[in-house]
Amino acid sequence: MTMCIRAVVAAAIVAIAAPVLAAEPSPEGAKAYIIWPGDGTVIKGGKFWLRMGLVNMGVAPAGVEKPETGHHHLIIDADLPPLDEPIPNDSNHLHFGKGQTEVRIELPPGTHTLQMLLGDANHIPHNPPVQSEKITIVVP
Ligand SMILES: [Cu+2]
Repeated sequence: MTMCIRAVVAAAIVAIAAPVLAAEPSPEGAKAYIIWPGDGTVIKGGKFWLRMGLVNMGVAPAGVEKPETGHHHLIIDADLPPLDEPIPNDSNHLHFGKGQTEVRIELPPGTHTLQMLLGDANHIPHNPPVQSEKITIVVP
């Protein structure tokens, strides 16, 4: 009997500790893609405009809760972050919370990976996540 009560208490604690923010659903066919640059592009000087595309969903600024919308994030030289919590905000994870679909990027010489990931009003990836292919660019 004591074991049984302990199990119930443990379950209650887990429920309280669960994230309050849940991922917004993404509609079928939703897709993010990098319009430019293309995979393998060599970019002299490392400065370029990144153009971001989105299919079957709309772009809305961060903080705006509207179904089937989100804002873009660019992941530079990193793998996808955990998909059940807010996307980190650092030099490897850029947020475009004003709803931008093209941004000026500057990268140092080297080989870099770029990948887009859509986030909802609270910067959490949708379920299922809406992301682009990961591409590689080269800055000579
Ligand atoms: Cu964000």
